[in-house]
Amino acid sequence: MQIAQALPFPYDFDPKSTALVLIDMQRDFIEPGGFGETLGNDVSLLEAIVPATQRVLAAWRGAGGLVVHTREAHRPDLSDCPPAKRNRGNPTLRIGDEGPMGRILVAGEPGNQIIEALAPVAGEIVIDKPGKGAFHATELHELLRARGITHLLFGGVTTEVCVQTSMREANDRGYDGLLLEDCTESYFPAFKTATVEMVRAQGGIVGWTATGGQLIEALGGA
Ligand code: C5J
Repeated sequence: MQIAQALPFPYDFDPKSTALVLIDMQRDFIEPGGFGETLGNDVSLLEAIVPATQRVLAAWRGAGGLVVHTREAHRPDLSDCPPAKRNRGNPTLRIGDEGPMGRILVAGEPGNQIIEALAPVAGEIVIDKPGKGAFHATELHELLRARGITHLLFGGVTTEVCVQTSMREANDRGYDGLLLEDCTESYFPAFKTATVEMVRAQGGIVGWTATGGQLIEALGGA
């Protein structure tokens, strides 16, 4: 299959060796009262990508493709949260503090769950990651290799932080990655624009970009 309109040039992929990776579509970042808001961000910006991401997820599931969901999540004892991460900046609540949706960025807390609209179903991979990148201190690479995955389609939040970091990590591990432009968002629109452009610059130095609609069209309009 091919996404002919992908940039900087057409993206060839086989759904059998491709995974859709949705980064951190968790309440902590998308709903009021979570980590995103404690950092002073307007979280309503991120909600806007949910319908497009739902359409892609439905089409990808329909095509029988592997889905990976990630959550930025720390152990309850915070042993996997370096002080440099916890102490950075001046948030109203720090990682591990009790917030309106439970402890901030702690595994198992209500705020750490993937939003209802994109909730994982049986058979899908869910990765709890302590870092910004999905490959750092996780089994993701091994799980993907065991399934013969060579191509990754990325969506999720936030574009220039966890999505871009994960895409760069994937690129260095030899995956062909594509960023779904309308299925990713930032609290800073200019950062999203810059990320989309830098991913596909220099002949696709990090990977490709395309829209969810273009992927769905390539899948046969599922
Ligand atoms: C951030 C993320 N922005 N998922 N995490 O801290 O991008």
